Amino acid sequence: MSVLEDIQQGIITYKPPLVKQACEQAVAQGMGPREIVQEGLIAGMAVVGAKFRRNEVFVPEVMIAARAMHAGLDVVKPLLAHSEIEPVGTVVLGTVKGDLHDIGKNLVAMMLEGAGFRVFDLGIDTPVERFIQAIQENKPQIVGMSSLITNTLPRVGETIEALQQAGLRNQVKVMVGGAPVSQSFADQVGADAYAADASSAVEKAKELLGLA
Ligand code: B1M
Repeated sequence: MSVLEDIQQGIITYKPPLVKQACEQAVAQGMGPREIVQEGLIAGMAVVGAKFRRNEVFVPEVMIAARAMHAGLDVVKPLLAHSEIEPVGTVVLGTVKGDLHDIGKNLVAMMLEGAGFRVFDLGIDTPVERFIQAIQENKPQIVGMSSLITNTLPRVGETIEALQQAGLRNQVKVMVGGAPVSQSFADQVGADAYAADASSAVEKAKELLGLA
């Protein structure tokens, strides 16, 4: 098995130490960070993402797979900083004001990172001003909002409205998700995309940037 297959297998079989070791081996062999990330880490995570979408694996497995991916990224990151690798896009992501749920959002962030996006994760209970500041500072193409409780759903529309008022709405695409969120809700608040789960979020993000 090649070292890239070892990296993929480490992610697919949920073994962070194997991924770390295989990435170190790949670096020692002189392999470039682009190849390690694209052909090893992202390829492995794509397999897990597809299984997750088909309900063949569940949240705990995805969490460990993501941890495995991060174990590999930690090895490669110092090289990435000095390489020519450009992220496929930039996403500012947060759970809306008043909502403390972050497991789903974290999965979305990890899957986006696994697909090559740069993600600025604003965390939970994110006020409108924080979204605006993060957009101004990081110039993302996509802003993602997660909402898990019905009571905080209005914050999604209010945040979009605030982006409009700040003159930022036409600079970003807005993606929304979370258990009570639906396509019709997304349409209602004027979001550009709705994703039902983390793997769809990656697909939607690529579509929004014309990459899919
Ligand atoms: Co709470 N909670 N919770 N909770 N909690 C729910 C959401 C609830 C449905 C449970 C229930 O009553 N049946 C209910 C909401 C009801 C409603 O309003 N419709 C609820 C409630 C009421 C509450 C409290 C009010 C309880 C209380 O204190 N009385 C309180 C609220 C606190 C607050 O936020 N202000 C509360 C607190 C908590 C905990 C802190 C204990 C904990 C959160 C821990 C954490 O997140 N760090 C918690 C949990 C764990 C849940 C449940 C059990 C699980 C949520 C979860 O993580 N699911 C949940 C019940 C349920 O959903 N079955 C519940 C797994 C996760 C992978 O799925 O988050 O849906 P999900 O994310 C998915 C997709 O939705 C999508 O992709 C993800 C991955 O596939 N997605 C996006 C999510 N964000 C996206 C963004 C995107 C795209 C896709 O683009 C940007």
